[in-house]
Amino acid sequence: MGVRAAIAIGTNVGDRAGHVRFAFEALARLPSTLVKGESAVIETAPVGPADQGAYLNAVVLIETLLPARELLGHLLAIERERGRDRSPERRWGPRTLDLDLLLYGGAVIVEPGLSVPHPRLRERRFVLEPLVQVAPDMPVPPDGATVSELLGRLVGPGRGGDAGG
Ligand code: A4P
Ligand code: MG
Repeated sequence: MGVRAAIAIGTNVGDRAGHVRFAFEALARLPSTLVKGESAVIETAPVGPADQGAYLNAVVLIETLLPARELLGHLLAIERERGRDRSPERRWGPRTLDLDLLLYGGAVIVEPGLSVPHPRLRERRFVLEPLVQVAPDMPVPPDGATVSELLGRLVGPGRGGDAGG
């Protein structure tokens, strides 16, 4: 019995539908991992700098025996396989394929290079809307509010910034 983990997919450059398909397929091939749910793919207005194209977003729910660090390593490798080069990117700027580890069971992880739950999860509609399709009742640390409760509380499209509230 593995850990339930949720992964967000985002893309707004190039063959967006192809990037999403690639991500679904790559996640399905992860070692020691089963895909438990795939959300619909939604088109969303960019949060952050406005001078970038619309995104496709989706969420995949998995059950995995991989430790969180190892799972993150696989996500970064999948991004690289799809030709992502981080160097020219601006924060919250356009990207070919962005894979974020949203939730890893009930774990709270704060380490260099890995923060779980994803720090901006609660304030982003483009994450919560697909996430609620695959894991509505999953509790989100630290308070254990469920995904559907968090979505119900959200006002507006969310934002790119770090500011809480
Ligand atoms: N990292 C730490 N925690 C995690 C985690 N839980 N999951 C580290 C994934 N990575 C994590 O990633 C930089 C580093 O974060 C990784 O190497 C990993 O060690 P990144 O993706 O380059 O940067 P970031 O911190 O995720 O910031 P980024 O990507 O600039 O911003 P976001 O927050 O990912 O937002 N609008 C819409 N509509 N849809 C979108 O998908 N995405 C963004 C990017 C902006 N606006 C958007 C969308
Ligand atoms: Mg990211």
